[in-house]
Amino acid sequence: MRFHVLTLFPDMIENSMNTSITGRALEKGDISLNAVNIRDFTKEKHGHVDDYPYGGGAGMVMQAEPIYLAYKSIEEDIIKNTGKKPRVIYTTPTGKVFNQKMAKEFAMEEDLVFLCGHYEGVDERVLEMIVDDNVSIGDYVLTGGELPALVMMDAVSRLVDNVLHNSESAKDESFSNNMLEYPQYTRPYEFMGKTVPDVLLSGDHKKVDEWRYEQSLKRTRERRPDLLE
Ligand code: 6GU
Repeated sequence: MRFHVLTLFPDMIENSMNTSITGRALEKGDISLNAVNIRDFTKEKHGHVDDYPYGGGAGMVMQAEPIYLAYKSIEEDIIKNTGKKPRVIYTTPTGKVFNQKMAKEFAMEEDLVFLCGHYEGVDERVLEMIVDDNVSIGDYVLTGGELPALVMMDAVSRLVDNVLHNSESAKDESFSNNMLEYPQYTRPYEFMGKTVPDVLLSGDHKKVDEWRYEQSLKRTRERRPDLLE
């Protein structure tokens, strides 16, 4: 998986991706990251990438040209590699809400381009020209699209072959079967008077599986009944 991010804050993207499991995957070469600074593509002498909205109103709008040129600066190499235009995801609270199914779909691409919005938005014309998917990460408003892009790259990375070790496996986890994951315990057996459920020490794998299934169901009913419908 090759990630490309068009952003005004490339350091934020790089610093976060270089951490923890995505950092290890970048070092091993199972994923790659190219954070492109949109500001490098402005032709204005003061480095502006935004301007006032036509029609008035609060805030500033990111201009089309620097974004278009930033995108064009990576598109040619990608097409040379794969023979096709890459999938371009625009992070916006007006998009479709990201979920595990979309993560799986994105993980099948060779290249993913994230366009991170800022200010009050992006000139619609460049979005019409380059964007394939408008995606939000939930019903709340953030200051910019960098955290959403990082959230999506994290969720996609762990579905890429070899990124997770066996012990980190993505098999039983929440959402894999439309249910939340069961509770987990580790040593010690007793912590401040609270003990581990005895079935987990029984050595009876069938009983353990049944207990975990019941716990998943109970937890999903209580916390996310919408998943069971
Ligand atoms: Cl993708 N962008 C912004 N600015 N806010 C959000 C979001 C995206 N998803 C949820 N809130």
